[in-house]
Amino acid sequence: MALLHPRNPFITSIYTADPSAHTWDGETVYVYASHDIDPARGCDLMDRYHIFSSKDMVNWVDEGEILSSDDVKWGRTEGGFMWAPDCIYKDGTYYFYYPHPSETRWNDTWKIGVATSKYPNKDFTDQGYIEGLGGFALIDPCVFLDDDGQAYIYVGGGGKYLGAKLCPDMMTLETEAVQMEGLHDFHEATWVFKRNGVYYLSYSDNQQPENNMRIATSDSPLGPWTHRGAYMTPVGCETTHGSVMEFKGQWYQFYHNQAVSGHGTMRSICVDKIFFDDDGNILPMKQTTNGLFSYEIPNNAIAYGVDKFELYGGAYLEDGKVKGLDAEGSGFKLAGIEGKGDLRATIWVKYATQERLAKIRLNVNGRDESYINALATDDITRLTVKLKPGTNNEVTFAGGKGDIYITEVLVSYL
Ligand code: FUB
Repeated sequence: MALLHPRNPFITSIYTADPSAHTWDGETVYVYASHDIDPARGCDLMDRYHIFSSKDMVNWVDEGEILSSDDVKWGRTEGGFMWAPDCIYKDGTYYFYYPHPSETRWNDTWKIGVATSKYPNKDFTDQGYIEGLGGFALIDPCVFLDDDGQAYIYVGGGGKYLGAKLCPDMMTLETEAVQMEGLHDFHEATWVFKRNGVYYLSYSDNQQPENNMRIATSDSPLGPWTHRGAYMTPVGCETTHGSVMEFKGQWYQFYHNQAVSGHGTMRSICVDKIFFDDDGNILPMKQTTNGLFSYEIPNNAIAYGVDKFELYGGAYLEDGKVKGLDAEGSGFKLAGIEGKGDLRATIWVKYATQERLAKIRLNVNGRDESYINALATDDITRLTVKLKPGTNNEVTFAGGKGDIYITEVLVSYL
């Protein structure tokens, strides 16, 4: 997988927030996001949900608008307020859940609407809202389908965080929605997933001026939950909201920030890899600004980030590969690499080349580490190097011999 081009935010065409990411077939990722309208008036004007899809987490397709407040007959006449949605697939139907107020007095009248389709990415029709679920500040629906086919719905806001079983029609509550136990400093943005038989619930907290993302676990989908702490620091935006999913064996955190607009209610969706330790704890997540760094953890190593990526000379990006590295004075630089005390750092380079004995010079903090060879039997070559403590380490690749295309670079620690 080629990851070498700016990736976060990965949708920049329109402002998007609150990404709910799913794969229904293991081959395509669908992100059901809310849509910040430019210019924004707080979150009041949010409307017109779009879906985004990808087969490789790098190239994204805008599948278009699937639902707007105009389509919601029971909604407030003024429209807007189409906030964080979710979607679930069951028995041939895609159910799209979204919070929307039914009256002008919007914050007292939230309801959870349901639209359905036979397709994951189009033709959604509103079916009304879930009776018995809603009211003051009750937003951010999340629906979780357990392995036994039982579906659960979660909503939260305004000091409440409720969970309930859904009936097979996916629109009726089978059990009353009750407050879940064990969450610490809950604010909003509930997301539930299961990994190795453990239920995880992520949510944003009330830290000011910006929220952390916290995680809790349970052996039951409705808790009680055990709070495991904050794993994602604020995103540089007044809201924190995200989803966690596994795709092709790798776990990902989707979230939003305001990197494009600089404005807290004109947000843009992002994705980064996340990892778990042997006890099932999520490791602190690192938000990246480019897709260069891949959080793969070889064996027992711990992977950390690369913050900056810069091409120079005749080096250029094409099809997710850095090319032109054999031109005089061409190369690329990685900066912001963290030195971890006594831990040794290994630079992993994934490459493609048609040429025998292709190679490229590696330079670490101004020290020539000589050529690293692209002649391993697989397509990865690596070198363990010394880094300085702190995050001001720089690595450059330059002086390529032969047609060597770099597709991925990562740093791990031994
Ligand atoms: O996007 C509108 C609201 O902001 C969401 O429903 C909250 O979770 C926060 O992200």
